[in-house]
Amino acid sequence: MPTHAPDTVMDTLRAADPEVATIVAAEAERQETTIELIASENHASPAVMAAAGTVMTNKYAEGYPGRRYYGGCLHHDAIERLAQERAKKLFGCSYANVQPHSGAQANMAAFLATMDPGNTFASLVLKDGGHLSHGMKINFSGIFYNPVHYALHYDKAHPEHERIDYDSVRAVCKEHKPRVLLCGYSAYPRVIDFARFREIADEAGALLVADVAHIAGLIATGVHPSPFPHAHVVTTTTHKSLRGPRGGLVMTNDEELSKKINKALFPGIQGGPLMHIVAAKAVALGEALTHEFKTYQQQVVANAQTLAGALSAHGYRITSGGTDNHLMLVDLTARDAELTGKDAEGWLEGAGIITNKNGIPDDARSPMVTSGLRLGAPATTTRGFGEPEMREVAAWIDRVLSAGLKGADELARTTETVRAEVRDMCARFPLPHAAH
Ligand code: DSN
Repeated sequence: MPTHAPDTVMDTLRAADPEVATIVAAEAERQETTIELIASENHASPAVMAAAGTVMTNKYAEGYPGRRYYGGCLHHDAIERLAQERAKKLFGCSYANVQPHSGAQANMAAFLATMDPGNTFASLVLKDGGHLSHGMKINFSGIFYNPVHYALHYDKAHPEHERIDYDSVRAVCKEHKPRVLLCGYSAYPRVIDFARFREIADEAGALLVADVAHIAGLIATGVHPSPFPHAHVVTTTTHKSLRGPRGGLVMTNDEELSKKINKALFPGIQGGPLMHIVAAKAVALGEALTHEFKTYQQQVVANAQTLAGALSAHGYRITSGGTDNHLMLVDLTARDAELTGKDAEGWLEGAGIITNKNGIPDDARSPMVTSGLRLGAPATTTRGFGEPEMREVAAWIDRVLSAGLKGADELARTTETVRAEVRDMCARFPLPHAAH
């Protein structure tokens, strides 16, 4: 991967609109000099970003390849077909819609294709690791549909403590007979047993929808089991572990469902697709088909496990006892009962370590405060961090949080030192798009 993209994009922007260029350059500098641990973020390659900045943005291409509502779509047909083919090859499925602007819109299309308004679906609630589009009351999924929720095991003595309770999935499906059983999560560190979910869906007469947004890169490379052939519909984002541009995909092996999904996306939800982003998706999917991408995903998991192990050694509790994938939930109260996710996120940001506060299972605190942090390894692994660097990151996290607990003076002193060390480390591992 080249370490320096040509500066032409920033040069053009600087010349045309210095005000915007200054803000973009500041963001490039922020990304360059901080350690990104948000599990849903990544650093897209220069090629992905180049494709997103092309003339493909200039065209309306409502419809699908060969069936557009505008003339002049020849090359847009070609790029969309290429993206579809790469998505199908990567995930091993027969139909791929590459037009969703986001993961939430991919989920909306999956819902429209599989349910009527008012239908019941079963999912994991947001506070246990689900997503707002999995049935939150003020989201379309909770407004137009009837969500019922299965649970995690909450029993410290149980070997599956804080993991999916498949008996609860079965019981909820038996009681409510949902039209859709939804699996796939935003804050779940363990392997998802798609075959088991399908068995339960079949028993209940439900369709299985898997939202694999977080683990798509792991799935694409065989580092996490695939939802195919078990799920009827698979949705994902393209910008998390998959390391593409911001956007979504919806995939299926069922021809009838694929027609319904296409209709749901356009004209059901969206108008013109973002064809520059479709082009960037094609590039990212091409990258994901390489051997290097598999090595990258294996390192993501190794790095996440190393970070989790090192934080445990510093006295933090990793929910469910560890991680099988790219992320972990850190229970801060095991280190100190007073420590909150809100404080930890703010203190760490001061030192150049970017995280997000996150509820832990059965969290007594509100989502704006929380008792946990969600940490992930996709972005740090992209910039070349290995296990030794992840152990250093764990040590910095502990130094900053311990200082914060001691008070403002100690926090200020430690923040300054750690910030400098973080900058040094970042300079040793430059981002692939160091163009500013
Ligand atoms: N907001 C995303 C995340 O951080 O997991 C989910 O869409």
